[in-house]
Amino acid sequence: DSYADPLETDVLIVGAGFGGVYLLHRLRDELGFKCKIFEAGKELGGIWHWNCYPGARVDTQVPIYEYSMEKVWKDWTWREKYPNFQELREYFDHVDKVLDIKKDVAFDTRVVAAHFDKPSAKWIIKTEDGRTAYARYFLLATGFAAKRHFPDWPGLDSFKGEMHHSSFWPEEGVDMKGKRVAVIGTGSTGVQLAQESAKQAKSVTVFQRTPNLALPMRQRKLDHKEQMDAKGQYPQIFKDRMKTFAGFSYDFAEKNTFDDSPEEREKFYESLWEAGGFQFWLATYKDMLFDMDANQEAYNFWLKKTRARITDPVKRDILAPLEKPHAFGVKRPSLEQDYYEMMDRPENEVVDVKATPIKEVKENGILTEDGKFREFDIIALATGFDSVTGGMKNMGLKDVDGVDLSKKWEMGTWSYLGMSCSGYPNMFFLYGAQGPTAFSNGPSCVEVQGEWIVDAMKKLRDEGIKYIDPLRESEEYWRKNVTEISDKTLFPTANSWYMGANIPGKPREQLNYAGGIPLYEKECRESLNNSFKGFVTA
Ligand code: NA7
Repeated sequence: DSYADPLETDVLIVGAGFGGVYLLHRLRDELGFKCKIFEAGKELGGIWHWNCYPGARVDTQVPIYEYSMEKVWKDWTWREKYPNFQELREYFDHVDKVLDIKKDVAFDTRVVAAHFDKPSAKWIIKTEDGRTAYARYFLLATGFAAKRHFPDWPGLDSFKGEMHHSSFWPEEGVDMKGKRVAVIGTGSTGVQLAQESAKQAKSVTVFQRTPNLALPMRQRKLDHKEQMDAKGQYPQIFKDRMKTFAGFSYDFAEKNTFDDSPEEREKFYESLWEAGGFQFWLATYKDMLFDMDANQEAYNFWLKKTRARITDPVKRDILAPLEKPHAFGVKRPSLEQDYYEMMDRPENEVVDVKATPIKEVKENGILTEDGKFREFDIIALATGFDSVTGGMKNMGLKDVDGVDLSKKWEMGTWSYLGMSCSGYPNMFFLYGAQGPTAFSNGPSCVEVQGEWIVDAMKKLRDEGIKYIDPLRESEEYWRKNVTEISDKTLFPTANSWYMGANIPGKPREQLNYAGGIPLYEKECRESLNNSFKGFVTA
Protein backbone atom coordinates (compact mmCIF):
# COMPACT_ATOMS: atom_id res chain seq x y z
CA ASP A 1 0.00 0.00 0.00
CA SER A 2 1.08 3.55 -0.43
CA TYR A 3 0.41 6.81 1.34
CA ALA A 4 1.51 10.37 1.00
CA ASP A 5 4.81 11.36 2.56
CA PRO A 6 4.53 13.38 4.66
CA LEU A 7 1.17 12.12 5.77
CA GLU A 8 -1.32 14.57 7.30
CA THR A 9 -4.01 12.95 9.35
CA ASP A 10 -6.23 13.58 12.37
CA VAL A 11 -5.35 10.34 14.08
CA LEU A 12 -2.32 8.12 13.77
CA ILE A 13 -2.76 4.69 15.34
CA VAL A 14 0.10 2.26 15.87
CA GLY A 15 -0.74 -1.43 15.64
CA ALA A 16 -3.43 -3.30 13.72
CA GLY A 17 -4.49 -5.88 16.27
CA PHE A 18 -7.72 -5.87 18.29
CA GLY A 19 -6.98 -2.43 19.77
CA GLY A 20 -5.94 -0.57 16.63
CA VAL A 21 -8.72 -1.98 14.47
CA TYR A 22 -11.32 -1.06 17.09
CA LEU A 23 -10.05 2.53 17.37
CA LEU A 24 -9.88 2.97 13.61
CA HIS A 25 -13.41 1.75 13.12
CA ARG A 26 -14.97 3.84 15.89
CA LEU A 27 -13.05 7.04 15.18
CA ARG A 28 -13.31 6.90 11.42
CA ASP A 29 -16.77 5.44 10.88
CA GLU A 30 -18.66 7.00 13.80
CA LEU A 31 -16.83 10.26 14.46
CA GLY A 32 -15.54 10.97 10.98
CA PHE A 33 -11.91 11.47 11.96
CA LYS A 34 -9.30 10.94 9.29
CA CYS A 35 -7.30 7.96 10.56
CA LYS A 36 -4.32 5.85 9.58
CA ILE A 37 -2.80 2.78 11.19
CA PHE A 38 0.92 2.11 11.01
CA GLU A 39 1.55 -1.60 11.44
CA ALA A 40 4.99 -3.20 11.55
CA GLY A 41 3.68 -6.56 10.33
CA LYS A 42 2.22 -7.64 7.03
CA GLU A 43 -1.33 -8.34 8.10
CA LEU A 44 -4.08 -7.45 10.53
CA GLY A 45 -4.32 -9.42 13.76
CA GLY A 46 -1.55 -8.14 16.01
CA ILE A 47 -0.35 -10.98 18.17
CA TRP A 48 -2.20 -13.48 15.93
CA HIS A 49 -0.18 -12.24 13.03
CA TRP A 50 3.13 -12.64 14.86
CA ASN A 51 2.35 -15.79 16.84
CA CYS A 52 2.08 -18.63 14.37
CA TYR A 53 4.00 -21.24 16.31
CA PRO A 54 2.49 -24.73 16.42
CA GLY A 55 -0.37 -24.82 18.90
CA ALA A 56 -0.85 -21.05 19.20
CA ARG A 57 -4.43 -20.49 20.30
CA VAL A 58 -6.45 -18.24 22.54
CA ASP A 59 -7.22 -19.36 26.09
CA THR A 60 -10.63 -17.67 26.13
CA GLN A 61 -13.73 -19.48 25.01
CA VAL A 62 -16.14 -18.47 22.23
CA PRO A 63 -17.80 -15.94 22.11
CA ILE A 64 -15.89 -13.93 24.72
CA TYR A 65 -12.73 -13.25 22.77
CA GLU A 66 -14.20 -11.13 19.97
CA TYR A 67 -15.69 -7.73 19.25
CA SER A 68 -19.10 -6.85 20.64
CA MET A 69 -20.19 -5.00 17.47
CA GLU A 70 -23.26 -6.68 16.04
CA LYS A 71 -22.30 -6.23 12.43
CA VAL A 72 -19.12 -8.16 13.16
CA TRP A 73 -20.61 -11.05 15.17
CA LYS A 74 -23.97 -11.46 13.51
CA ASP A 75 -22.87 -13.89 10.82
CA TRP A 76 -19.52 -15.05 12.07
CA THR A 77 -19.10 -18.49 13.66
CA TRP A 78 -16.08 -20.37 14.98
CA ARG A 79 -14.94 -23.94 14.50
CA GLU A 80 -13.51 -24.52 17.97
CA LYS A 81 -14.37 -23.38 21.47
CA TYR A 82 -10.79 -22.12 21.87
CA PRO A 83 -9.78 -20.97 18.36
CA ASN A 84 -6.25 -21.31 17.04
CA PHE A 85 -4.22 -18.60 15.34
CA GLN A 86 -5.34 -19.61 11.84
CA GLU A 87 -8.95 -19.17 12.81
CA LEU A 88 -8.23 -15.87 14.53
CA ARG A 89 -6.57 -14.67 11.33
CA GLU A 90 -9.70 -15.66 9.40
CA TYR A 91 -11.69 -13.66 11.92
CA PHE A 92 -9.60 -10.59 11.14
CA ASP A 93 -10.25 -11.16 7.42
CA HIS A 94 -13.93 -11.19 8.25
CA VAL A 95 -13.59 -8.02 10.34
CA ASP A 96 -11.84 -6.39 7.40
CA LYS A 97 -14.61 -7.43 5.05
CA VAL A 98 -17.30 -6.00 7.32
CA LEU A 99 -15.51 -2.85 8.52
CA ASP A 100 -13.22 -2.13 5.56
CA ILE A 101 -10.12 -1.66 7.68
CA LYS A 102 -7.14 -2.42 5.47
CA LYS A 103 -7.57 0.54 3.14
CA ASP A 104 -6.39 2.72 6.04
CA VAL A 105 -3.52 0.56 7.21
CA ALA A 106 0.09 1.03 6.17
CA PHE A 107 1.72 -2.39 6.65
CA ASP A 108 5.46 -3.00 7.00
CA THR A 109 5.60 0.38 8.68
CA ARG A 110 7.40 0.56 11.99
CA VAL A 111 7.36 3.71 14.12
CA VAL A 112 10.83 4.61 15.36
CA ALA A 113 10.32 8.13 16.73
CA ALA A 114 7.52 10.47 17.74
CA HIS A 115 7.14 13.74 19.59
CA PHE A 116 4.47 16.34 20.17
CA ASP A 117 5.12 19.74 18.63
CA LYS A 118 3.49 22.28 20.95
CA PRO A 119 3.24 25.28 18.57
CA SER A 120 1.30 23.30 15.97
CA ALA A 121 -0.28 21.00 18.59
CA LYS A 122 0.58 18.06 16.40
CA TRP A 123 2.42 14.80 16.76
CA ILE A 124 5.33 14.28 14.40
CA ILE A 125 5.89 10.61 13.79
CA LYS A 126 8.82 9.00 11.98
CA THR A 127 8.92 5.52 10.51
CA GLU A 128 11.81 3.15 10.02
CA ASP A 129 11.76 3.70 6.26
CA GLY A 130 12.20 7.43 6.77
CA ARG A 131 8.68 8.70 6.28
CA THR A 132 6.90 11.32 8.39
CA ALA A 133 3.35 11.69 9.60
CA TYR A 134 1.64 14.65 11.28
CA ALA A 135 -1.35 13.90 13.48
CA ARG A 136 -3.46 15.66 16.07
CA TYR A 137 -3.90 12.44 18.04
CA PHE A 138 -1.39 9.67 18.50
CA LEU A 139 -2.82 6.35 19.65
CA LEU A 140 -0.74 3.35 20.62
CA ALA A 141 -2.31 -0.05 20.26
CA THR A 142 0.93 -1.99 20.38
CA GLY A 143 -0.19 -4.62 22.89
CA PHE A 144 1.77 -5.99 25.80
CA ALA A 145 4.05 -8.35 23.94
CA ALA A 146 5.69 -6.25 21.24
CA LYS A 147 9.25 -6.78 22.43
CA ARG A 148 10.50 -10.33 22.56
CA HIS A 149 12.89 -11.60 25.19
CA PHE A 150 16.00 -13.60 24.31
CA PRO A 151 18.04 -14.67 27.33
CA ASP A 152 21.76 -14.10 26.88
CA TRP A 153 23.03 -17.65 27.06
CA PRO A 154 26.55 -17.93 25.65
CA GLY A 155 26.56 -19.46 22.21
CA LEU A 156 22.94 -18.69 21.34
CA ASP A 157 24.02 -17.55 17.88
CA SER A 158 26.21 -20.57 17.23
CA PHE A 159 23.35 -23.08 17.01
CA LYS A 160 23.38 -24.63 13.55
CA GLY A 161 19.92 -26.17 13.64
CA GLU A 162 16.70 -24.21 13.39
CA MET A 163 16.01 -21.78 16.20
CA HIS A 164 12.97 -19.53 16.46
CA HIS A 165 11.34 -17.34 19.05
CA SER A 166 7.66 -18.20 19.43
CA SER A 167 6.54 -14.78 18.23
CA PHE A 168 8.82 -14.86 15.23
CA TRP A 169 7.94 -18.28 13.90
CA PRO A 170 8.33 -18.79 10.14
CA GLU A 171 5.03 -18.26 8.29
CA GLU A 172 5.52 -21.45 6.33
CA GLY A 173 5.95 -23.47 9.55
CA VAL A 174 8.77 -25.74 10.62
CA ASP A 175 8.86 -29.40 9.70
CA MET A 176 9.35 -31.27 12.95
CA LYS A 177 8.87 -34.78 11.65
CA GLY A 178 11.54 -37.04 13.12
CA LYS A 179 13.28 -34.07 14.75
CA ARG A 180 14.57 -33.59 18.28
CA VAL A 181 12.96 -30.42 19.56
CA ALA A 182 13.91 -28.31 22.57
CA VAL A 183 11.29 -25.97 23.99
CA ILE A 184 12.69 -23.40 26.41
CA GLY A 185 10.16 -21.75 28.69
CA THR A 186 6.87 -22.94 30.14
CA GLY A 187 4.63 -19.90 30.03
CA SER A 188 1.37 -20.25 28.17
CA THR A 189 3.39 -20.25 24.95
CA GLY A 190 5.82 -23.00 25.99
CA VAL A 191 3.03 -25.34 27.09
CA GLN A 192 1.12 -24.89 23.82
CA LEU A 193 4.24 -25.24 21.71
CA ALA A 194 5.49 -28.37 23.44
CA GLN A 195 2.08 -30.00 23.40
CA GLU A 196 1.61 -29.47 19.66
CA SER A 197 5.21 -30.14 18.62
CA ALA A 198 5.08 -33.55 20.27
CA LYS A 199 2.46 -34.62 17.73
CA GLN A 200 5.14 -34.52 15.02
CA ALA A 201 8.55 -34.47 16.57
CA LYS A 202 10.68 -37.48 17.42
CA SER A 203 11.14 -36.07 20.91
CA VAL A 204 10.37 -32.93 22.83
CA THR A 205 12.56 -31.70 25.67
CA VAL A 206 11.08 -28.94 27.77
CA PHE A 207 13.45 -26.69 29.71
CA GLN A 208 11.38 -25.58 32.67
CA ARG A 209 12.40 -22.96 35.21
CA THR A 210 9.00 -22.64 36.85
CA PRO A 211 6.26 -25.23 36.36
CA ASN A 212 3.14 -23.91 34.69
CA LEU A 213 0.17 -24.68 36.91
CA ALA A 214 -1.80 -25.48 33.77
CA LEU A 215 -5.52 -26.11 33.69
CA PRO A 216 -7.61 -28.38 31.47
CA MET A 217 -8.89 -26.49 28.44
CA ARG A 218 -11.75 -28.85 27.53
CA GLN A 219 -11.51 -27.97 23.88
CA ARG A 220 -14.34 -28.99 21.61
CA LYS A 221 -15.60 -28.49 18.07
CA LEU A 222 -18.43 -26.01 17.65
CA ASP A 223 -21.10 -26.22 15.06
CA HIS A 224 -22.51 -23.42 13.01
CA LYS A 225 -26.14 -23.90 13.96
CA GLU A 226 -25.50 -24.05 17.69
CA GLN A 227 -23.77 -20.67 17.48
CA MET A 228 -26.33 -19.05 15.19
CA ASP A 229 -29.10 -20.16 17.55
CA ALA A 230 -27.35 -18.42 20.42
CA LYS A 231 -26.87 -15.07 18.68
CA GLY A 232 -29.96 -13.65 20.36
CA GLN A 233 -28.10 -13.75 23.66
CA TYR A 234 -24.97 -12.04 22.38
CA PRO A 235 -25.89 -8.44 23.28
CA GLN A 236 -26.45 -9.56 26.86
CA ILE A 237 -23.29 -11.68 26.92
CA PHE A 238 -21.19 -8.71 25.81
CA LYS A 239 -22.88 -6.42 28.31
CA ASP A 240 -22.30 -8.87 31.14
CA ARG A 241 -18.68 -9.32 30.08
CA MET A 242 -17.97 -5.75 31.26
CA LYS A 243 -19.45 -6.45 34.67
CA THR A 244 -16.94 -9.13 35.53
CA PHE A 245 -13.48 -8.72 37.01
CA ALA A 246 -11.62 -10.01 33.97
CA GLY A 247 -14.08 -9.27 31.16
CA PHE A 248 -15.21 -12.88 30.92
CA SER A 249 -18.51 -14.73 31.00
CA TYR A 250 -17.87 -15.80 34.58
CA ASP A 251 -16.61 -14.19 37.74
CA PHE A 252 -15.35 -15.02 41.22
CA ALA A 253 -17.87 -16.69 43.51
CA GLU A 254 -19.46 -14.70 46.30
CA LYS A 255 -17.97 -17.00 48.92
CA ASN A 256 -14.61 -17.53 50.61
CA THR A 257 -12.73 -20.81 50.59
CA PHE A 258 -13.38 -21.74 54.20
CA ASP A 259 -17.06 -20.76 54.11
CA ASP A 260 -17.53 -24.23 52.63
CA SER A 261 -16.96 -27.53 54.37
CA PRO A 262 -14.15 -29.68 52.95
CA GLU A 263 -16.76 -31.80 51.14
CA GLU A 264 -18.52 -28.77 49.65
CA ARG A 265 -15.18 -27.32 48.65
CA GLU A 266 -14.15 -30.51 46.90
CA LYS A 267 -17.43 -30.52 45.03
CA PHE A 268 -17.08 -26.88 44.02
CA TYR A 269 -13.49 -27.31 42.82
CA GLU A 270 -14.55 -30.40 40.92
CA SER A 271 -17.28 -28.49 39.11
CA LEU A 272 -14.86 -25.71 38.11
CA TRP A 273 -12.34 -28.29 36.96
CA GLU A 274 -14.92 -30.08 34.86
CA ALA A 275 -16.15 -26.82 33.34
CA GLY A 276 -12.55 -26.18 32.24
CA GLY A 277 -10.81 -23.10 30.93
CA PHE A 278 -9.97 -20.39 33.43
CA GLN A 279 -12.87 -21.20 35.74
CA PHE A 280 -10.64 -22.85 38.33
CA TRP A 281 -8.72 -19.55 38.29
CA LEU A 282 -11.30 -16.79 37.76
CA ALA A 283 -14.62 -18.30 38.87
CA THR A 284 -13.38 -19.74 42.14
CA TYR A 285 -13.59 -18.56 45.76
CA LYS A 286 -13.15 -14.81 45.97
CA ASP A 287 -10.29 -15.03 48.48
CA MET A 288 -8.12 -17.35 46.40
CA LEU A 289 -5.84 -14.57 45.14
CA PHE A 290 -5.76 -12.81 48.51
CA ASP A 291 -5.25 -15.39 51.22
CA MET A 292 -2.37 -17.87 51.29
CA ASP A 293 -4.30 -20.58 53.15
CA ALA A 294 -7.17 -20.33 50.70
CA ASN A 295 -4.67 -20.41 47.89
CA GLN A 296 -3.03 -23.54 49.29
CA GLU A 297 -6.35 -25.37 49.09
CA ALA A 298 -6.56 -24.55 45.39
CA TYR A 299 -3.00 -25.70 44.87
CA ASN A 300 -3.66 -28.96 46.71
CA PHE A 301 -6.57 -29.72 44.41
CA TRP A 302 -4.55 -28.82 41.31
CA LEU A 303 -1.73 -31.03 42.56
CA LYS A 304 -3.92 -34.03 43.19
CA LYS A 305 -5.53 -33.80 39.74
CA THR A 306 -2.29 -33.18 37.90
CA ARG A 307 -0.05 -35.69 39.64
CA ALA A 308 -2.58 -38.41 38.90
CA ARG A 309 -1.89 -37.87 35.20
CA ILE A 310 1.88 -38.43 35.38
CA THR A 311 3.22 -41.94 35.99
CA ASP A 312 6.97 -41.15 35.88
CA PRO A 313 7.87 -40.15 39.46
CA VAL A 314 10.78 -37.89 38.46
CA LYS A 315 8.71 -35.99 35.89
CA ARG A 316 5.82 -35.84 38.31
CA ASP A 317 7.94 -34.02 40.87
CA ILE A 318 9.27 -31.54 38.32
CA LEU A 319 5.98 -30.80 36.57
CA ALA A 320 3.77 -30.80 39.65
CA PRO A 321 5.98 -30.42 42.73
CA LEU A 322 4.54 -31.11 46.18
CA GLU A 323 5.86 -27.79 47.37
CA LYS A 324 4.18 -25.05 45.40
CA PRO A 325 6.53 -22.95 43.29
CA HIS A 326 4.43 -19.84 43.92
CA ALA A 327 0.87 -19.06 44.94
CA PHE A 328 -1.62 -20.58 42.56
CA GLY A 329 -2.85 -18.17 39.89
CA VAL A 330 -0.38 -15.34 40.45
CA LYS A 331 1.38 -16.39 37.30
CA ARG A 332 -0.73 -17.02 34.23
CA PRO A 333 -1.92 -20.65 34.08
CA SER A 334 -1.86 -22.10 30.60
CA LEU A 335 -4.78 -24.11 29.27
CA GLU A 336 -3.65 -27.56 28.19
CA GLN A 337 -5.22 -30.52 26.45
CA ASP A 338 -2.83 -33.46 26.87
CA TYR A 339 0.31 -31.71 28.09
CA TYR A 340 0.87 -33.98 31.08
CA GLU A 341 0.21 -37.25 29.24
CA MET A 342 2.49 -36.06 26.46
CA MET A 343 5.29 -35.16 28.87
CA ASP A 344 4.89 -38.51 30.58
CA ARG A 345 5.80 -40.40 27.40
CA PRO A 346 9.35 -41.86 27.44
CA GLU A 347 10.60 -39.99 24.36
CA ASN A 348 9.83 -36.62 25.94
CA GLU A 349 11.76 -35.06 28.79
CA VAL A 350 11.47 -32.17 31.20
CA VAL A 351 14.67 -30.53 32.42
CA ASP A 352 14.48 -28.57 35.64
CA VAL A 353 16.57 -25.52 34.79
CA LYS A 354 16.11 -24.03 38.22
CA ALA A 355 18.24 -26.93 39.52
CA THR A 356 20.49 -27.11 36.45
CA PRO A 357 20.44 -23.83 34.49
CA ILE A 358 21.39 -23.62 30.85
CA LYS A 359 25.12 -22.97 30.62
CA GLU A 360 25.70 -22.74 26.92
CA VAL A 361 24.10 -23.28 23.57
CA LYS A 362 26.40 -25.15 21.22
CA GLU A 363 26.11 -25.69 17.48
CA ASN A 364 24.22 -28.94 17.93
CA GLY A 365 22.56 -28.71 21.32
CA ILE A 366 22.32 -27.36 24.84
CA LEU A 367 24.69 -27.78 27.76
CA THR A 368 23.35 -27.43 31.30
CA GLU A 369 25.31 -26.56 34.46
CA ASP A 370 25.42 -30.20 35.57
CA GLY A 371 27.62 -30.94 32.56
CA LYS A 372 24.88 -32.76 30.68
CA PHE A 373 24.73 -32.09 26.94
CA ARG A 374 21.61 -32.76 24.88
CA GLU A 375 21.52 -32.72 21.09
CA PHE A 376 18.73 -30.96 19.20
CA ASP A 377 17.67 -30.24 15.63
CA ILE A 378 15.28 -27.46 16.57
CA ILE A 379 15.21 -24.99 19.45
CA ALA A 380 11.95 -23.18 20.15
CA LEU A 381 12.39 -20.17 22.40
CA ALA A 382 9.25 -19.61 24.43
CA THR A 383 11.05 -17.21 26.72
CA GLY A 384 8.44 -14.50 26.59
CA PHE A 385 8.58 -10.74 26.27
CA ASP A 386 9.71 -7.55 27.86
CA SER A 387 6.02 -7.45 28.61
CA VAL A 388 3.66 -4.53 28.99
CA THR A 389 6.21 -1.69 28.92
CA GLY A 390 8.92 -3.02 26.58
CA GLY A 391 7.17 -2.18 23.32
CA MET A 392 6.35 1.42 24.19
CA LYS A 393 9.83 2.03 25.64
CA ASN A 394 11.31 0.91 22.36
CA MET A 395 9.60 3.35 19.97
CA GLY A 396 11.56 6.56 20.38
CA LEU A 397 8.70 8.40 22.08
CA LYS A 398 9.83 11.79 23.36
CA ASP A 399 7.93 14.03 25.76
CA VAL A 400 7.51 17.78 25.22
CA ASP A 401 10.92 18.35 26.81
CA GLY A 402 12.62 15.81 24.56
CA VAL A 403 12.97 13.12 27.23
CA ASP A 404 12.54 9.58 25.92
CA LEU A 405 9.84 7.38 27.46
CA SER A 406 12.47 4.73 28.18
CA LYS A 407 14.12 7.33 30.45
CA LYS A 408 10.85 8.36 32.09
CA TRP A 409 10.06 4.71 32.81
CA GLU A 410 13.61 3.68 33.68
CA MET A 411 13.00 3.36 37.43
CA GLY A 412 9.36 2.36 37.16
CA THR A 413 6.19 3.10 35.27
CA TRP A 414 4.10 6.26 35.49
CA SER A 415 0.88 6.82 33.60
CA TYR A 416 -2.55 8.25 34.26
CA LEU A 417 -5.46 5.81 34.03
CA GLY A 418 -3.19 3.39 32.21
CA MET A 419 -3.93 5.32 29.02
CA SER A 420 -1.93 8.54 29.05
CA CYS A 421 1.43 9.97 30.12
CA SER A 422 2.33 13.40 31.40
CA GLY A 423 4.32 15.31 28.80
CA TYR A 424 2.66 13.39 25.96
CA PRO A 425 -0.39 15.52 25.07
CA ASN A 426 -3.11 13.85 23.02
CA MET A 427 -1.31 10.53 23.17
CA PHE A 428 -3.40 7.62 24.42
CA PHE A 429 -2.55 3.97 24.64
CA LEU A 430 -4.54 0.87 25.40
CA TYR A 431 -3.91 -2.70 26.51
CA GLY A 432 -0.64 -1.54 28.05
CA ALA A 433 0.93 -0.37 31.29
CA GLN A 434 -1.24 0.16 34.37
CA GLY A 435 -4.44 -0.81 32.58
CA PRO A 436 -6.41 -4.03 33.21
CA THR A 437 -4.25 -5.62 30.47
CA ALA A 438 -2.83 -8.84 31.93
CA PHE A 439 -5.80 -9.46 34.18
CA SER A 440 -8.42 -9.18 31.48
CA ASN A 441 -9.66 -10.68 28.30
CA GLY A 442 -8.02 -8.71 25.47
CA PRO A 443 -11.09 -7.60 23.51
CA SER A 444 -12.90 -6.60 26.75
CA CYS A 445 -9.98 -4.45 27.83
CA VAL A 446 -9.68 -2.93 24.37
CA GLU A 447 -13.36 -2.02 24.28
CA VAL A 448 -13.42 -0.47 27.76
CA GLN A 449 -10.36 1.64 27.08
CA GLY A 450 -11.14 2.21 23.41
CA GLU A 451 -14.60 3.49 24.23
CA TRP A 452 -13.10 5.91 26.76
CA ILE A 453 -10.58 7.20 24.22
CA VAL A 454 -13.32 7.63 21.60
CA ASP A 455 -15.55 9.51 24.05
CA ALA A 456 -12.64 11.65 25.21
CA MET A 457 -11.76 12.62 21.66
CA LYS A 458 -15.35 13.44 20.86
CA LYS A 459 -15.54 15.66 23.92
CA LEU A 460 -12.28 17.38 23.04
CA ARG A 461 -13.58 18.12 19.58
CA ASP A 462 -17.03 19.25 20.79
CA GLU A 463 -15.52 21.56 23.38
CA GLY A 464 -12.81 22.89 21.09
CA ILE A 465 -9.98 21.73 23.35
CA LYS A 466 -6.70 21.53 21.47
CA TYR A 467 -5.03 19.00 23.70
CA ILE A 468 -5.05 17.35 27.09
CA ASP A 469 -2.05 16.26 29.10
CA PRO A 470 -2.20 14.51 32.49
CA LEU A 471 -0.62 16.20 35.51
CA ARG A 472 2.37 14.64 37.19
CA GLU A 473 0.33 14.38 40.39
CA SER A 474 -2.27 12.38 38.48
CA GLU A 475 0.40 9.89 37.51
CA GLU A 476 1.55 9.67 41.11
CA TYR A 477 -2.02 9.04 42.16
CA TRP A 478 -2.52 6.35 39.52
CA ARG A 479 0.74 4.57 40.28
CA LYS A 480 -0.17 4.51 43.97
CA ASN A 481 -3.62 3.22 43.12
CA VAL A 482 -2.25 0.42 40.92
CA THR A 483 0.29 -0.55 43.57
CA GLU A 484 -2.10 -0.43 46.53
CA ILE A 485 -4.67 -2.60 44.79
CA SER A 486 -2.01 -5.12 43.83
CA ASP A 487 -0.47 -5.12 47.33
CA LYS A 488 -3.70 -6.46 48.78
CA THR A 489 -3.43 -9.50 46.51
CA LEU A 490 -0.89 -12.32 46.29
CA PHE A 491 0.36 -11.15 42.87
CA PRO A 492 3.48 -9.42 44.24
CA THR A 493 4.64 -12.68 45.86
CA ALA A 494 5.79 -14.25 42.58
CA ASN A 495 8.38 -13.43 39.94
CA SER A 496 6.14 -12.95 36.95
CA TRP A 497 5.94 -10.72 33.92
CA TYR A 498 2.94 -9.10 35.61
CA MET A 499 5.49 -7.72 38.09
CA GLY A 500 8.23 -7.00 35.53
CA ALA A 501 10.23 -9.74 37.23
CA ASN A 502 10.89 -11.84 34.12
CA ILE A 503 13.45 -9.48 32.63
CA PRO A 504 16.84 -9.15 34.33
CA GLY A 505 17.29 -5.60 35.65
CA LYS A 506 13.71 -4.46 35.00
CA PRO A 507 12.14 -2.59 37.94
CA ARG A 508 9.92 -4.85 40.02
CA GLU A 509 6.45 -3.30 40.21
CA GLN A 510 2.90 -4.20 39.39
CA LEU A 511 2.46 -3.35 35.70
CA ASN A 512 -1.27 -4.02 35.56
CA TYR A 513 -4.39 -2.66 37.17
CA ALA A 514 -5.70 -5.47 39.39
CA GLY A 515 -8.97 -3.89 40.51
CA GLY A 516 -11.04 -5.48 37.76
CA ILE A 517 -12.78 -4.00 34.72
CA PRO A 518 -15.85 -2.45 36.44
CA LEU A 519 -13.83 -0.50 38.99
CA TYR A 520 -11.37 0.53 36.33
CA GLU A 521 -14.10 1.84 34.08
CA LYS A 522 -15.63 3.79 36.96
CA GLU A 523 -12.31 5.50 37.72
CA CYS A 524 -11.75 6.46 34.10
CA ARG A 525 -15.30 7.74 33.62
CA GLU A 526 -14.96 9.91 36.70
CA SER A 527 -12.20 11.88 35.05
CA LEU A 528 -14.05 12.20 31.75
CA ASN A 529 -17.31 13.27 33.37
CA ASN A 530 -15.57 15.85 35.52
CA SER A 531 -14.05 18.01 32.79
CA PHE A 532 -11.03 15.75 32.38
CA LYS A 533 -10.14 15.69 36.05
CA GLY A 534 -6.41 15.05 36.41
CA PHE A 535 -5.54 16.50 33.01
CA VAL A 536 -4.39 19.94 31.95
CA THR A 537 -6.36 21.17 28.95
CA ALA A 538 -5.37 23.81 26.43
P1 NA7 B 1 6.03 -15.92 29.62
O1 NA7 B 1 4.77 -16.19 30.30
O2 NA7 B 1 6.84 -14.74 30.02
O3 NA7 B 1 6.92 -17.24 29.72
C1 NA7 B 1 8.30 -17.25 29.47
C2 NA7 B 1 8.90 -18.54 29.95
O4 NA7 B 1 10.29 -18.56 29.66
C3 NA7 B 1 8.76 -18.74 31.45
O5 NA7 B 1 8.46 -20.09 31.70
C4 NA7 B 1 10.13 -18.36 31.97
O6 NA7 B 1 10.46 -18.97 33.19
C5 NA7 B 1 11.01 -18.87 30.85
N1 NA7 B 1 12.30 -18.21 30.82
C6 NA7 B 1 12.57 -16.90 30.60
N2 NA7 B 1 13.88 -16.66 30.68
C7 NA7 B 1 14.46 -17.85 30.97
C8 NA7 B 1 15.79 -18.24 31.21
N3 NA7 B 1 16.81 -17.38 31.16
N4 NA7 B 1 16.02 -19.55 31.50
C9 NA7 B 1 15.01 -20.43 31.54
N5 NA7 B 1 13.72 -20.12 31.33
C10 NA7 B 1 13.46 -18.84 31.05
O7 NA7 B 1 5.81 -15.76 28.04
P2 NA7 B 1 4.74 -16.51 27.12
O8 NA7 B 1 5.12 -16.20 25.71
O9 NA7 B 1 4.58 -17.91 27.49
O10 NA7 B 1 3.37 -15.82 27.46
C11 NA7 B 1 3.20 -14.42 27.49
C12 NA7 B 1 1.75 -14.07 27.62
O11 NA7 B 1 1.19 -13.99 26.32
C13 NA7 B 1 0.88 -15.05 28.32
O12 NA7 B 1 0.85 -14.91 29.67
C14 NA7 B 1 -0.47 -14.84 27.70
O13 NA7 B 1 -1.22 -13.87 28.39
C15 NA7 B 1 -0.17 -14.39 26.32
P3 NA7 B 1 9.95 -18.32 34.61
O14 NA7 B 1 8.48 -18.61 34.68
O15 NA7 B 1 10.23 -16.84 34.52
O16 NA7 B 1 10.74 -19.01 35.64
